[in-house]
Amino acid sequence: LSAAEWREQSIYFLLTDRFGRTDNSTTATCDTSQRLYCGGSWQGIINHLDYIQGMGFTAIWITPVTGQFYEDTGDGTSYHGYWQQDINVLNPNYGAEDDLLALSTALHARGMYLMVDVVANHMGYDGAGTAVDYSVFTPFDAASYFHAYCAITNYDNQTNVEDCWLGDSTVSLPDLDTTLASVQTLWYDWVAQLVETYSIDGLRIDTVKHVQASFWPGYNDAAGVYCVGEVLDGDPAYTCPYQDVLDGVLNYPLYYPLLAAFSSASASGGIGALYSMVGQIAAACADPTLLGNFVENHDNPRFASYTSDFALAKNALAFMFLADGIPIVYAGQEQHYSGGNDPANREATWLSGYATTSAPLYAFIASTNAIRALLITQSSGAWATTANAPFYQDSTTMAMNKGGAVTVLSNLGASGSSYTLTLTLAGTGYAQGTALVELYTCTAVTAGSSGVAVPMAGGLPRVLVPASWVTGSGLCGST
Ligand code: ABC
Ligand code: CA
Repeated sequence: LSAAEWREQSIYFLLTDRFGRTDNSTTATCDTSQRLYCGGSWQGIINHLDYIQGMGFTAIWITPVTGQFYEDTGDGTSYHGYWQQDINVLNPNYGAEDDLLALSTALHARGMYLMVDVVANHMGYDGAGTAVDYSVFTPFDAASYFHAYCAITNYDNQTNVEDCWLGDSTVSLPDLDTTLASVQTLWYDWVAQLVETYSIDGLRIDTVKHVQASFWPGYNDAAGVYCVGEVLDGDPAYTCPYQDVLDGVLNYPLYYPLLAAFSSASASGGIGALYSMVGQIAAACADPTLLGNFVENHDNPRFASYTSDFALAKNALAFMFLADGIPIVYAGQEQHYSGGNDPANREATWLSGYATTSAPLYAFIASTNAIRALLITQSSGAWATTANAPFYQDSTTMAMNKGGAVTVLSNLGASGSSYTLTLTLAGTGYAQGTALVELYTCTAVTAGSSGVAVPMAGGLPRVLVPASWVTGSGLCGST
C-alpha cells in the first residue's frame, strides 16, 4: 500500500506476545514485571480481529517477526521481538509461516492492512558487547558486518548515536555497519522478500536515528510500501528531516506536547505549547499528513499512568485522529490501561476480557474513527491532505480547522463545567446561517452573526461539520 493510501488508514498497534492467544484465554497470567513470553500469537490476533475492527481500525501494526534468542536474561526475554539473531526465520513463539500468512489473508479479507515492525540497526545478543560470538547470527555471522563495540553515551553526538551500540552489558544490541555495501544489499533484498512473502502493506522501522540517513531511501524503495520510521526525539528540527529519506516518521514532536497538554487538568501552558507545535511541525516536516500520531506506545508510560480522567484521555485521542497524520492507538489504550515505564506498559490485552460495551474508550475510539472516516469519504479524500489550521486558544481550550471540520479540545477534565464557547466565523470558515452538527453529541448548531456557539461540557472534545456532510452517512441517526 502506498504512502498516499496509508494517509486514510487508522492503525491499531499491538505487541504480538501480549494481544491475543491461540487458545482464546482471557485469564492466562501475564506478569509484565517478569518480562517473559505470555503466549500471544498471530493466530490469537486473527481470533480477535472483530474486536479491532469494531473500533473502526483499518490496519494493525505488529511487533517484529524475526527469529530471536530465547534465553531469560537479567533484562528478561525477547517477548517484544527486538532481539533478533536469525532474520531468515520467524519467531516460533508467535506461530509459523502459515500463521503469519493467515493473518495477512484474514486482514485483507476484511479490507484491512498489515504493518510489520522491522529492525535494521542491530541484532540482539545474550551477553555483553565486549564478548559477542558473532557466529550465532544469520546472515551477519562475522564481526566484520558490525561496528566495533562501543556504548552509546552521548545523544548529542550523531556519530556516537549511529556507530555505537544500544542495549546494556546484560543484553547488547550488536550494531550493524550499515555503511557497508554488503550489509545494505542483504537488508534491501531481505525487506523486499519479507514484504512479498507475507503480502505486507506497510512497515514500522525501528531505531531509524541510529542508522545513517543515506541508508533509508534504498530500504524504503526496496520495501515498496509505506514506511514509517521511529526517530525517538521530540525536536521537529531533528526528527522531521528523516521524512526526507522515509515516507513518514512517528510523530514524537507531537507526542510530548500532546501528552503535556492533556495529562493533567488545566495543565498550565500546555495548550499553548501544543497549539504552537502544530505550526512547528508544519514548517519542519515535508508532509505532516504522513506522520504517525500517537499518545501511547510500548516505550513510554501509558496515558492513564498520568491521569485517570477519561475526558482528558478522550481529548488526547480526538487530537490524534483529527489533526494531520495517521492515528495509531496502542493496544490497551482503549481499556484505559495505566502501566508506567517499560515493562509495566505492556499489559496483556486479553486480561481485559476484550471488553467493548463496558469500556468507555472503546466506544469513544469507534466514534472517532467513524468521524474521521466520514471526513475522508465526504471529501473524496481531500480532508486527509488538507493542512490542519489551529485558529483559537485560551488557557484550557483550543480549536483547529482541518478541511472544514472544526475540532475543539479542552483540558478542563471531567469536572469541567457546561458553557458556551463562541468561535468567530472567520476562524471556523463557516458562513452565517450554515447548519452544523456537533458529531460527538449530535447537537445541531447554526453559525450565527456573532460566530459559532459550541456547547462545551464535562471537559469533552467537540467536532463540528456542516450538517450536509452528515446526511446519509449513518452518523447521528442519519440514514
Ligand atoms: C529491555 C527491557 C527493559 C530494560 C532495558 C534495559 O532492557 O525490556 O525493561 O529497562 C527493545 C525492547 C525493550 C528493551 C530494549 C533494549 O530493546 O522493546 O524492552 O529494554 O534491549 C525502539 C523500540 C523499543 C526497542 C528498541 C530496540 C528500539 O521502540 O521497543 O526496545 O530494538 C532509544 C532509541 C529508540 C528505542 C528506545 C527504547 O531507546 O533511540 O529507538 N526504541 C532519549 C534518546 C532516544 C532514546 C530514549 C530512551 O532516550 O534521544 O534515542 O530512545 O532511551 C525527549 C527527547 C528524546 C529523549 C526522551 C527521553 O526525551 O526529545 O530525545 O530520548 O524529550
Ligand atoms: Ca547503528
